[in-house]
Parts: sequence; C-alpha cells; structure tokens
Amino acid sequence: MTPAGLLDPTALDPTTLDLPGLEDVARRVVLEAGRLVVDERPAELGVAAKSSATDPVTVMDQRSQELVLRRLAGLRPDDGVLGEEEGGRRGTSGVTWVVDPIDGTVNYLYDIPTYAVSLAAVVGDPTTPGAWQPVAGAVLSAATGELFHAHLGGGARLTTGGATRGLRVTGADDLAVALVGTGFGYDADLRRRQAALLAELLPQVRDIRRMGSAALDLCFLAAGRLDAYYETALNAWDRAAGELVAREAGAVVGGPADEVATRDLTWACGPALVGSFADLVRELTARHVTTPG
Ligand code: LIP
Repeated sequence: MTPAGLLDPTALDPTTLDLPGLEDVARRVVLEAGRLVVDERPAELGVAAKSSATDPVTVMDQRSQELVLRRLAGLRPDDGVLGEEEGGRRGTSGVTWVVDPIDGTVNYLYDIPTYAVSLAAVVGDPTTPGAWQPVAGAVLSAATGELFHAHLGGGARLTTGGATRGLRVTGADDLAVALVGTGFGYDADLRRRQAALLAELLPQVRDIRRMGSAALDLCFLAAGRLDAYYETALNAWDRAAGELVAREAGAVVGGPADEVATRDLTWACGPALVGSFADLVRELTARHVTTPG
C-alpha cells in the first residue's frame, strides 16, 4: 500500500517498518555527530563557498556527514543516504536516510548556538517533491543538547538533560499576534524577492524570528516557541526530520498548492492558523518569489 498522498507508487508502506527502532537509530547517530561538531571544532574552521559566497561549507559539515554515513553503513547497511554534502549512496531496502550534517552552517561559523544535526528516515524518492515521506527522525540542537525526535504516528518529543517530554504546537488562531519563523536563501536575487514578501507579511503578524536553521525552526514550532513558519528554497535535508517532528506535534505542513511542501514553499502552523496563514504565505510567495512581476 503506497503511503497516502505519495506520487511514488513504489514507496515502501511505513507500517511494515520498525518505526520506533528507526527513531532510535536517528537519535543515536545525531547525538554522536553533534558531539563531533561541538567537541572537535578546530580553532581555524576551514570554510569553502558552495552556491554563493554567502553559502559556506566547513570541514565539520563534511566530517559530520562522513560520521553519519559510517554509522548508518553499520546500523542500516541496505538503506540509501541522501546528504547535503557529497557522498550519499543508493540503497535496496526502500528506506533512505536524509541528513543535514550541520543545519545552520552560518550560525556554526559565527559560533551562534543555533545549529543542528538533522537526520530522517524516509520512504519514497527524496529527490522528488511529493514522492517521499519522513517516517522517523531526530534533530539535535548541538550547542544546547536539546534533542527533538519523532516517528510516524508516535508523537513528537524533546529530550534534554535526561528528561523527555511530549511536544504540541500552540493553539494560536489570530495571525495578528502570531510569532512567525522564516529564513532566506543564499542567492542575492532570491533574497531581494524574499524581502519583498517579508515587507508585506511583517505588519500582519506579531513578529518574525530568523533563527538560521530550518530544522530548528520546525522543531521550535513543534515545541510552541513559534506559532508558524514558512520558507522558500529549502532542500529535503533542511526539513525532512523537522517536518516530521512538527507534524507529530500537531502542525499542518504544506506547500504552494496543498499539504506537500516543495522548494517553492514550505509552510507550517497549528491547525487554527491554517486558514489565514497558509493562504497568505501562498499568495505572497506566488506574487513576490516564485512568479514575481
Ligand atoms: C540553512 C537553512 C535555513 C536557511 C539558511 C540555510 P544550511 O541551511 O536551514 O533555514 O534560511 O539560509 O539554507 O545551509 O545551514 O544547511
């Protein structure tokens, strides 16, 4: 049975998987990668530019992803891996791990304690929007030790300081007092268009927060620290685990047309805000970002 709403008819049925076991793998691996990223940060952080001069990759992004690949090769040898950095691999099991080895690399570069290791097990094809579904995952805020984790149908949890609690989105129903998270791309022209969108949105909400990590934005939504979130130009690895945590905490997550997030738009909020927030960010995104005048 193909998971509901997926375009990929060959996608594995999540009910055939040990979802709590996959969540445990994600937790263990992000905890180890997070320790590496924090404890072995060199005094001089080697930085290279990727898509633009403002899109950095550090030696620790690469070392973190290499560790994740090594651990998954031992724990889940038949699974595929899709990572932000080079070096993923195809699998045969129908499960693919989607990893952002450091989400919030600019924050990491500036030693701003808001960056994450994000890892999700997905079924379907994570390179095609609408053709994949996260089924288990974990996001570690590496600087603070907060570990957000979930599996499909199992609820969302935050583990920190040895204690674990359930997560639930806020019941916010008034956009005018909603705290909204967002982020911006690395391309200057895209940022100009995103700024035009923000100029129209900002007067209609309480305020915005730009944390610098989509994975943590989505987990903060799940924890009630944001009422809503939107962003354009996200990759699967930015949002796979955070999207699952948010949905399992009661959020509705969607994109330009329906409840399928895409690179053109990812939005997320509690159920009471969907009617106002989703329609607004869809319209503003279409007008200013994806099909600007
Ligand atoms: C980051 C995203 C963030 C976005 C940043 C950047 P990275 O991912 O998580 O939401 O606003 O521009 O793309 O590049 O640090 O892995």
